[in-house]
Amino acid sequence: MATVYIGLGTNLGDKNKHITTAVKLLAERAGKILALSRLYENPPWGFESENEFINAALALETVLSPLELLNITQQIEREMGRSGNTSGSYCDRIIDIDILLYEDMILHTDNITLPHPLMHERRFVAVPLAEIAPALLHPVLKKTMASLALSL
Ligand code: PH2
Ligand code: MG
Ligand code: MG
Repeated sequence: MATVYIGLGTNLGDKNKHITTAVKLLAERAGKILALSRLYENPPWGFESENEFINAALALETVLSPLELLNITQQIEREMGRSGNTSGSYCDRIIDIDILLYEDMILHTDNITLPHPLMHERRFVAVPLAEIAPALLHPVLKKTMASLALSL
């Protein structure tokens, strides 16, 4: 069993419902939800949009490998109506499901990088994560989520 931390984000449509649906589908297909943060309202980070985000983080216990889990999160994103973004820049989205940490695994492949490469730069990720796992250590930076969230 592995403990995994996942970040959720949405800035289109019924955002509360999108978060609830994503959590439900992850519980059905990926494992047991151990914790879910509050829902946080955030302005878009890194791009211009009039649509505010709702962000949340959750802890999940899973038997899946990182790549198996990635396949499931991407499948859920597609089923929920997320359109493919070919431009490479950030855009509005119905749902984004990001694997932030998988145990203390450090992994660089074409498909996935662990820990998520930008998690420690983003308040919208670090603050919800610090709420559910304040003492959790970032495996590369060796800092707790609480201290990362405070530094942003
Ligand atoms: N996701 C992005 C880019 N910018 N801003 C906020 N507030 N929340 C997000 O989830 C988010 C973002 C790319 O994944
Ligand atoms: Mg993302
Ligand atoms: Mg993503």
